[in-house]
Amino acid sequence: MSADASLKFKRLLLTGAAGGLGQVLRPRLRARCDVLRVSDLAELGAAASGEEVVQAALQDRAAVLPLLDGVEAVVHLGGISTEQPFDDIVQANIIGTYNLYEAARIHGTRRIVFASSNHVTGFYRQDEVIDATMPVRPDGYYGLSKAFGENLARFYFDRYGIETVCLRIGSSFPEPKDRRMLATWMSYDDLERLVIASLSSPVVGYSVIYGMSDNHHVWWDNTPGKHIGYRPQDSSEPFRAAVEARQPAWLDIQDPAVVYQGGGFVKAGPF
Ligand code: NAI
Ligand code: 15L
Repeated sequence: MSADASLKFKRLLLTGAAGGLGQVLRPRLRARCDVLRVSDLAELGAAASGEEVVQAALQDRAAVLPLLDGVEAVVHLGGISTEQPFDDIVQANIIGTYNLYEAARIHGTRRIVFASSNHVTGFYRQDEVIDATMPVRPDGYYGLSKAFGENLARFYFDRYGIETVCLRIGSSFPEPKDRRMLATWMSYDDLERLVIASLSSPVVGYSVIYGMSDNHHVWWDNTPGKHIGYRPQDSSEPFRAAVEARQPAWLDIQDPAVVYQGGGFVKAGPF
């Protein structure tokens, strides 16, 4: 654990708790608060000690409002996590994120850690290094919805003072699956470090940071997010030899999935 191990909240909300990253963070966040409220559209299992379980669709405003009652801070992972038809994305990621911020405003929630995505800037090229101050270049409807979430967070900070750290997560899986993920990978332990740093940093206002481990080859410069105090301790490098052995030696540099940072997302669809 890289961040303050003594950090303890009264009540945190974790949305998307049934998903891949939600299942990773659920026990780790439970250890950091008196009560962890977990929510998802999907089945969440029984509440463990120190947990409250609430099944809810993010687009259901009446169901989302009580979710934020008594919550100090939120880790918002819930929503569609891949490129999908626009009509589905609108419900979960756009209306759903609006409902969450409105409920946070009404209940006086202080801080939200928002799982954004590298696909907000997926149409930058793999031969350039960007930072979070550069204009967004979403690579699909999913990336657009995350850009909306980031703008929504900016607005709720400017008008209502609700702090947000937007995490433009790269690829958080047990291991990097391909050559692209050697640049974009973030280990689960580093994910935890990033979330805890985002929750515990004294002042974050509205901040954006890329979620990646300490990889050798990277496309993102996290200098503008240094105040968050995230110190990754893992790297994709130990996986390089195995990943490269599974890939062709030479890449097709005309392929948009090779040209752009968003990889295959840049050519997903139309649906
Ligand atoms: P996931 O797809 O495994 O989990 C998302 C969860 O959200 C699911 O359990 C799903 O049931 C829930 N959900 C979907 N629509 C919902 C709705 N309308 N109402 C309530 N819950 C709903 O995704 P994963 O990998 O766990 O990612 C978590 C978050 O992090 C997502 O917001 C994703 O966009 C973001 N992210 C993840 C990355 C990764 O590498 N895993 C990379 C970049 C961003
Ligand atoms: C994402 O935003 C997705 O949620 C995740 O499933 C990965 O595909 C990741 O980006 C990525 O870019 O590898």
